[in-house]
Amino acid sequence: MNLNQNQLQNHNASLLARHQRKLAPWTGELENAEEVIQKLVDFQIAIPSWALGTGGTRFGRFPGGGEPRSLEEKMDDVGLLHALNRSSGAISLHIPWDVPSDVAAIQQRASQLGLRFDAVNSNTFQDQPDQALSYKFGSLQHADAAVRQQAIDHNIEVIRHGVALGSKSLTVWLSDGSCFPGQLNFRKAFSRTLESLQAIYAALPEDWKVFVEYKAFEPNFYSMTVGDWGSSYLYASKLGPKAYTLVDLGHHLPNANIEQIVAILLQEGKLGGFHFNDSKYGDDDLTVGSIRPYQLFLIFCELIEGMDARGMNHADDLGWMIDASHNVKDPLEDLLQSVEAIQLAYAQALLVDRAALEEAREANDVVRAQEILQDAFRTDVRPLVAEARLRAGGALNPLALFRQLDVRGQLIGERGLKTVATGL
Ligand code: AOS
Ligand code: ZN
Ligand code: ZN
Ligand code: ZN
Repeated sequence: MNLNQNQLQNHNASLLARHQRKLAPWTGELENAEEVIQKLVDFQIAIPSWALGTGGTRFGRFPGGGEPRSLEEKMDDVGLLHALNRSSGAISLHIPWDVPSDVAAIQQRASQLGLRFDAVNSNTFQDQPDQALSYKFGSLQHADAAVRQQAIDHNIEVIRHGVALGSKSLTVWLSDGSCFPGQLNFRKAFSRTLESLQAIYAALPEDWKVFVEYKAFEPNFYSMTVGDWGSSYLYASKLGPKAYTLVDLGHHLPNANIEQIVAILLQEGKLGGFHFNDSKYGDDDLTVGSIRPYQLFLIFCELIEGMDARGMNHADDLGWMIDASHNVKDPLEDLLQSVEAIQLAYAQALLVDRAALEEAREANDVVRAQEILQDAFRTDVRPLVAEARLRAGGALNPLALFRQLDVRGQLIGERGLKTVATGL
């Protein structure tokens, strides 16, 4: 389905007076309001193809209706999100779930929907039906060189698909590791994984990046071969300048100081990008900002500071992606919430008086430093984010419009009630 532009205009018109009342204090008082709004307009967050259906649980999966059944329909869903919020102008594909059958047609669809292709993801954490060798005991780390080669070849094939679509990066996430003490020689697993990654790295086009995603644990595992930012950083450093660490917010041990990790990786020029999500105990599946919005804000404070220090462009120089799953919510509604949570944290972080903060730090004025941060965090920046959306041609309240237009009902009408999107 396409979003009806008249309906979007009517929606905005009905909310405009109220919106302008809320925005007035901002444009009056905040010196750099225009700059903040423009940064929000420019900031795009890629939607992963696998988050458009229900998933993310090892137990019951309860598919909602109207889930996308093909790559084309996944793109349509992201196109819908983008039409609503004008901030989801990219899709991240996972191969082999999303192998395009007709590249030209897919590209044409993408340009109609205003989408570009963000990082392509390889999958060596599952066995595919037609696959010769099994990944039961790992892929890039496997004791058998033939299995490693199969996984390397798969990654190279993923790069090929990405090149055809205009993608510029590959994300490698491995469920390689071991389930019991004694099972794995850690040193061999590390070297084999490194060698395999080197073979993949050698196949990267000149202007590509590879992101090495780490994860502290998977249920059922005793060790993970890319288990933390330290090992990801090691791989990325040994691989070379096109390799970076990817931070998935849900992939840390409880209480890890993610903002500090981000600061150091950025300082070292090795932060590649993000998978945004949230978590309570572990793993990576909850809506961004639903549990720890303050942490998200602190991460953005470090990002802005670090990117500005390195002269990086906020919108383009890191990969911004969501990686979440939904089992009880409408995936599209959840993604609208997630994108907004990211924008709110970004906007709040842009408000921080950094000169004053630095002064307080240098003077060891702990209270003042804390107050400066909390002052920004406790500011309601929703009118700024809404204004950015309005200027970019989106809806003042995307979630409300999604419901008002009964988008899900229409998708069910088109695709049927019993649909299961491919993915996890
Ligand atoms: C898995 O936990 C990782 O976050 C990956 O990014 C993975 O590729 C994605 O969740 C799709 O399965
Ligand atoms: Zn991830
Ligand atoms: Zn994850
Ligand atoms: Zn997950």
